[in-house]
Amino acid sequence: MTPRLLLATRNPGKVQEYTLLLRHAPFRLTTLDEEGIEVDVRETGHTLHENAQLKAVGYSVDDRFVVVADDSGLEVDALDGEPGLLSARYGGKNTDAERIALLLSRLQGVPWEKRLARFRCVIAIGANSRIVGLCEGECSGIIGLEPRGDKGFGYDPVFYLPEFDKTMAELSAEEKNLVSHRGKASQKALQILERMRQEISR
Ligand code: ITT
Repeated sequence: MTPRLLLATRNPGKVQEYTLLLRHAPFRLTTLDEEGIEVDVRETGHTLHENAQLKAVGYSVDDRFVVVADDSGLEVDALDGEPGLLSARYGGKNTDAERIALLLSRLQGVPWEKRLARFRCVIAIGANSRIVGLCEGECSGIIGLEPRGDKGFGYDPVFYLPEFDKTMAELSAEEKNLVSHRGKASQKALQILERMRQEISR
């Protein structure tokens, strides 16, 4: 039987984006929720690569699935790369709004030209408990002085993109996917999935 493509994430923002980004993938897309998968793979790695691989290997124990696992984060130059690997739980805060408030408070007084930041995304593709592919994407921007926009998720309202004169939360889903770290990594992931599909059909 042809495996399904399992999105190994509990983040609804990521699920929404991948549903669009991987809509032409050569496997039928499914989610942890849809499959009733409750086990959580712990992210004990020291890098985005390690954590993405842990998730991809962990969930692909089940050979009904090819797994797409995403580990991503925001790196702010003026904060020596923070929140980085800890983006999802920055300062122990529970909501996106609280994490944004913390980020802005840490950047208080930092001038515009020193507020450079980037989103990074690593996608690990797993099958039969092994890593089949690793794909990276990056997107550079500036941390704004206040939140703007209500689309996207996470730090999008404070991630300003000079080329659009908008924050990521002011872009449509399609526009964000064209420029985002996740969009770029997904283009590479699609090529790997296409090759996997061809090998299976041989
Ligand atoms: P899963 O591990 O279940 O996928 P998570 O949210 O915990 O969900 P990560 O450990 O990869 O995922 O943390 C990524 C965090 O980085 C995410 O929670 C956001 O705070 C931030 N982030 C990543 N991509 C983002 C994006 O496109 N826009 C805004 N914030 C983003």
